Amino acid sequence: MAHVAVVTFPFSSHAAVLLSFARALAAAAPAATFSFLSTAASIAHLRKAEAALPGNMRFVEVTDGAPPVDAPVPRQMEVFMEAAEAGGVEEGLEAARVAAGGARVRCVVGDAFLWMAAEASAKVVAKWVPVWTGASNALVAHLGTDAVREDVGDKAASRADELLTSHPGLESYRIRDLPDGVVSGDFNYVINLLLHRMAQRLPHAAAAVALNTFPGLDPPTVTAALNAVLPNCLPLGPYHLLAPATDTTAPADDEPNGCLAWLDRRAPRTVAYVSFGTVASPRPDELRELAAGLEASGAPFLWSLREESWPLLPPGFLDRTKHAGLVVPWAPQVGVLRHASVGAFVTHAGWASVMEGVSSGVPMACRPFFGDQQMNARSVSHVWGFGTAFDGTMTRDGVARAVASLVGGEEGSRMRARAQELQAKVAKAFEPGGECRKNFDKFVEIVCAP
Ligand code: U2F
Repeated sequence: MAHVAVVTFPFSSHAAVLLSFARALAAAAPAATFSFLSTAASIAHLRKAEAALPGNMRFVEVTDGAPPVDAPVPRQMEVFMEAAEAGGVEEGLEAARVAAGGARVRCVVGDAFLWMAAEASAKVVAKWVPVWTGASNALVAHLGTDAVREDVGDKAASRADELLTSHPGLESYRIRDLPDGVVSGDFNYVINLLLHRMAQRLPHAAAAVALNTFPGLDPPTVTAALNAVLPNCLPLGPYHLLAPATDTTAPADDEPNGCLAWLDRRAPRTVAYVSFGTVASPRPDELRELAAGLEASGAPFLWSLREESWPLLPPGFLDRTKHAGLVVPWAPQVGVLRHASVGAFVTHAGWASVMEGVSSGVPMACRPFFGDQQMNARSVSHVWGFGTAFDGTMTRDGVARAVASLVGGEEGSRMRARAQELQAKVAKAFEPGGECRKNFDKFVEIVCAP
C-alpha cells in the first residue's frame, strides 16, 4: 500500500489549495493512504471551512515552531520555516508513519514553498514531488534569480522599464514586473528567502513538478525554460478543477452570505465581482476610491471585503448602494466567477484568482499589491490580453472606467472573447483524455509508484 504525505505551507490560501489537490489525489488513488501534514491552527481552520476528509486521508500535525502569541504573520512564517528546517518536516513524516500503523512514507507531495521537504524526503528514502501554486513565468523568474541578479545588479530602479529580453521565458516582462525578492525588495524577507532556496533545490531534488497551468496558456519560451531545468514538468491546472465535484445539488441560499442567490437576480454579464484574495488589502484612501469608482460605474457589484475594512468605506456607501451592490466578508469565489451574471473581476491577480477567472471566461482588472501579483497582472494585460492592469493605485475614475469598459465596452468584449478562448482550452484539457487529465494521471503514477 502506498503511503503519501502531503505537506503544506500553512499560510494564506496555500493550505486550502494543497488540500483540494490532495483530495484529488486521494480520489484518483483509492488504494493509497494519504497523510495531510499541517500545523494545528491550519488544520483547525481547514476542518471548519472544508468538507470531511476522504476515507483514505488523515490530518497529521506538524510543529508551528511556537511563535510568540500575537506575532505578526511574517514572523509566524519565519518561526514555522525555521522549525520545519530544524527537523519539523521529518518529525511530521515520522508522526505520519506511526499514525498509518507503521506504513513508511514513500512519497512526499509538497507545496514547493516548503523546500526543506526535499532533504526530509531524502532522509526517509521517499520521492519529493513539489506542487507549484503560482504562475509558470514566476517560477521561471525564481529559477533564474541568480542570473537575473547578476545581469541587473543594483540597477533595478534605474532599469525598471527595460524588458528582460536576454532571459528565456521572461522576454515579455520588464524588470519592474519581476516578483519581489528577485532583484528588488528585501532578499532576507521570509518569502523571498524561501523562494530562492526552493529554486536551488527543485532542479536536482524533485521527481516531478506539478504546474498550475494548462497547455496553451504559457508562451512556448516559458514552457521551454521550465523543461530545460526541471524534471517531469506537468501542467495540470487550474488546480481547483482537479478536485472531485462536491455537492452541486445544494440550493444557492445554503451559502451564508447569499452571493449566488443575489447574482441570480442580476442580468447576464453585468456584475463586477471584487476581491483581493486572502492577504492583500488596499490602504484606506485607496479603498474609498475603489468604493467611489464602483458606485460611479453604475454597474452592480459583489465585493468580498474582510469585515475589519467595512468601517473604512465612505460614509453612507453601504446604504446608498444597497440595491446595486452586495458587500460580504467572504464569497464562494469559484461559484461566483462561474455565474452568468458576472461580467468583470477586479482582482489583486493572485494566481489562483487569475486561474479561476480565466477558466470561467471572465475578463479582469488587476490591482497587484506584492509578490508575484505584478507579474501576473502584466501577463493578463500584455501577454494574454484578457484584462487590464491599473497603473499604480486605484482611483475613482480609473475604477469606474475599467469596470464600465469590462462589462459594457468594446475593449471589454475583446477581452471577454480572449478569456473565453482560454476557457475553452481549459475545458478541453479537462475532458476525459484531455491534456491536464493525462498529466494528472501521470502525476498520480509517479506519486504512487513503488
Ligand atoms: C497568495 O494568494 P492569495 O491567497 O491572496 O490569492 P489567490 O492565489 O488568488 O487565492 C485566493 C483564494 O481564495 C479564494 C479564491 C482563491 O482560491 O477563490 N477566495 C474565496 O473563495 N472567497 C473570497 O471571498 C476570497 C478568496 C499570494 F498572495 C499570491 O500573490 C499568490 O499568487 C498566491 C499563489 O501562490 O498565493
